[in-house]
Amino acid sequence: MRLIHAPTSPFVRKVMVVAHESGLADAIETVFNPASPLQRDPALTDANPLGKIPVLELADGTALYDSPVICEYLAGLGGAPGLFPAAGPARWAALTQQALGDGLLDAALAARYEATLRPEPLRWEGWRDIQLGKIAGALARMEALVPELPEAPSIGTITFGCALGYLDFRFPDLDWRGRHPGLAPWFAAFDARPAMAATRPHERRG
Ligand SMILES: N[C@@H](CCC(=O)N[C@@H](CS)C(=O)NCC(=O)O)C(=O)O
Repeated sequence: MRLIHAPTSPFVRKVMVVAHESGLADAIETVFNPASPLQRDPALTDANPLGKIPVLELADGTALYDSPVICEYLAGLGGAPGLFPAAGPARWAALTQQALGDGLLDAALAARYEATLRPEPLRWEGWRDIQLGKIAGALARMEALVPELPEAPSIGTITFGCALGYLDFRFPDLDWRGRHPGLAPWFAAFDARPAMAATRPHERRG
C-alpha cells in the first residue's frame, strides 16, 4: 500500500495513527506530496481529483480517500476493528467525534490558508475570525465530551488527538489549554500513546 503523505498534514496523521494502532505501519510505503491548494499536481489529482491528501493506493490500483474512508479500511484490515465500533450508539458517537475533530481541522486549514496562501491585499481578517470561532466552538464541545470518551482508542479520540496536535503545531499562540483546562489532561494522556509519539507533525526533513 502506498500513502500519499505529508508530515505536516493532520489528516495524514489520523491515517498513520490508525496504521500504528492496527499494526500496519510497516505495510505502508509513504510518498511525499505537499498537496498545494494553489497548484494541481497530476501525481495527486490522478488519484484524487480533489487534489487533497491523504490518498491510499492499493496494490490493484484502487485509490481510497478521504481520511475517514482510509482509516476505516485500515482498521478493518489490521488488528483493530474496535477503532470503528459496530453499528450502535458507540459507533455513532465515535463517528460524530471524528466529524467534530475533522471540522475543527477544516476550519484550522481554512484560517491558515487565508493567512499564508492568499495574496496579502486580498486577505480578510473577518474570514479568519469566523474560522477561529468554529475552532473555539469545537474545542468547547470536545471538552464537554471528555467524561464520556472511551478508554480504548477509537476513531473519535484519534481525531481529537490529531486535531489538538495540529493546533499545537500551527497555532501555538491559541492557548487552547488555558481556555479548556478539562481537555488538556485528556490530551496529555492520549498524546503519550506510542502511535501519537511516532507521528508527530513536522516540516519535511532533507
Ligand atoms: N476531508 C479530507 C480533508 C483533507 C485535506 O484537507 N487535506 C489537506 C492537507 S492537510 C489538503 O490536501 N489540502 C489541499 C487542498 O485543500 O487543496 C480528509 O479527511 O482527508
